[in-house]
Amino acid sequence: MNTLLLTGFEPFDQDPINPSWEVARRLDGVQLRDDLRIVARQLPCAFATAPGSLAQLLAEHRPQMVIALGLASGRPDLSIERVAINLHDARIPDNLGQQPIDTPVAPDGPAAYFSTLPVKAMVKALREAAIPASVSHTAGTFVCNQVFYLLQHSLAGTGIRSGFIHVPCLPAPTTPHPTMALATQVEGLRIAALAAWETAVDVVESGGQVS
Ligand code: PCA
Repeated sequence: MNTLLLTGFEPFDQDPINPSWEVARRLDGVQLRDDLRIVARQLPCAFATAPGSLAQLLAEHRPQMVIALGLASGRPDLSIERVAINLHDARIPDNLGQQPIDTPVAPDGPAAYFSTLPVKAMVKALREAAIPASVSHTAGTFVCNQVFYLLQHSLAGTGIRSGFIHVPCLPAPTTPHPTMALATQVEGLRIAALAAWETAVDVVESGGQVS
């Protein structure tokens, strides 16, 4: 049996819930295929503690694939992230009150890592299921990017594929942001994870932006 580690974040910025964890926890223990089972765990939204939690999860579960999730309020779709950068530039304090600005994630690391998931194939599979999705070229400069960068850094050269997906806000009466229903997000993650597992070589399909 292979393990797909799926992480979501605890709430942050005064929100009572974080959709990324709501999605992840509903998939904990789900058998995606005969040979693939999901283990979902929560990460803290704090620069000081997220790296240790991530390292512990990787050591404990020894996954064959990892997909980390985070909330990107303001985005309308499932954003399949392509690039993690070696930079912290926090717009708000994290859950421990830290707000690093213009510092590296890993002082000796490369400027960036690419996702090792087949990002285009994942978007294609989602769109074929009528779930809004796109490739994103920035995971921001907050804790999500930190986790994405350290995930890629830890697994570089191991053959274990990993990446990051930002999810939109959940429907709520007063939210000013675009939303996507929880059931759609959960189904989307199931589809994206299966596409990632079953696609060895990504499809070549235009999807970038001119500006
Ligand atoms: N989103 C934040 C951090 C935790 C989360 O869910 C981000 O995009 O960095």
